[in-house]
Amino acid sequence: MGLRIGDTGSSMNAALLTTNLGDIPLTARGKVRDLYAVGDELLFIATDRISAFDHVLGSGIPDKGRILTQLSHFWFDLLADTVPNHLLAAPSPELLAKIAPYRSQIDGRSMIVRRAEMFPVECVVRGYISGSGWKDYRATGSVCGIGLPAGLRESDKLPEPIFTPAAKINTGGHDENISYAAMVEAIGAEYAAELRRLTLSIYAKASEHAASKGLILADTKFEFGLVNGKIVLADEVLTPDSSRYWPAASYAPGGPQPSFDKQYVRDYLESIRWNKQAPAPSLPEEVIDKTREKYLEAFRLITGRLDLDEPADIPAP
Ligand code: PZK
Repeated sequence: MGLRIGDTGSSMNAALLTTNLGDIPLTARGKVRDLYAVGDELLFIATDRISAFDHVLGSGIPDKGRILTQLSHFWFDLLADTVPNHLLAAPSPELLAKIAPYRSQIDGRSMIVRRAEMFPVECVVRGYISGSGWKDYRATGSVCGIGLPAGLRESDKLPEPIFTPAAKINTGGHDENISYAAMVEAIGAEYAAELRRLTLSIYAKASEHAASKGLILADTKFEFGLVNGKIVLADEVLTPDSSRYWPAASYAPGGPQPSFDKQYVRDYLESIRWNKQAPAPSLPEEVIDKTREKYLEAFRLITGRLDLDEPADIPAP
């Protein structure tokens, strides 16, 4: 029996905003995820933090981290025949012993992954023209040096999906779209070609699954790394935080599409005329609840499951 989700009131867990794993070294803290290192194993923890307009907000969304983690697990499974990934089948006894005191911050919301040598590029694929792709197209008629037909409207479907790599910018800034030639310069022609091939074939498989559930996967981004010299799909995959999902039923090109998951949040932040400078506001309960329902809806549509896994998804030591 899965853990019931969608319950409200006293059965709802509080949001986990930050993790603290004592002496376990924190390798990276992202806007939403915390990454810890235990030897050659890494522990990825998806918190319930939510960002909007490039800021982490004062409120979290209860269960968001568990929902996104379990979505990633679902996609890694579905894609297992297409691409190897960084998930470790079984954590070491050493790791299990070290994390034992912190299981309440970890269970259900974490991935134990192999340390990889990460490629310094975001592998973005777009089937529709939106976001920075739309901005670049309007300014130049192309995206990452890929010429596109004239007369596209915002959110239009592209003639075919395009691979539009981006360079990671560490200092909190947005990633910068780069040409394929620049990607070749950065990582070499063979790796660039293989990452492009993998990205497009993952997108083909994922967008077909999404379409069968009434969802358009407009675009998404992947990160890859090397483990023992082999390319693996890393990071989180195909979550609403790394992808644009649109309900097919309300798709209307010619303008921006509402965000599947964050529209209530954005509307609220616009309504209070937040200046988009720190400190970011907290959210009213109604916005939190409605947003949580959107993440659940995405989870249920994509996985076909009603409930999250039981929290104890890592074997006890
Ligand atoms: C790695 N990030 C992004 C930043 C996070 C995650 N398998 C891996 N091996 C080594 N490094 C990484 C990965 C992966 N995936 C991922 N940074 C490094 C990141 C902040 C918080 F949870």
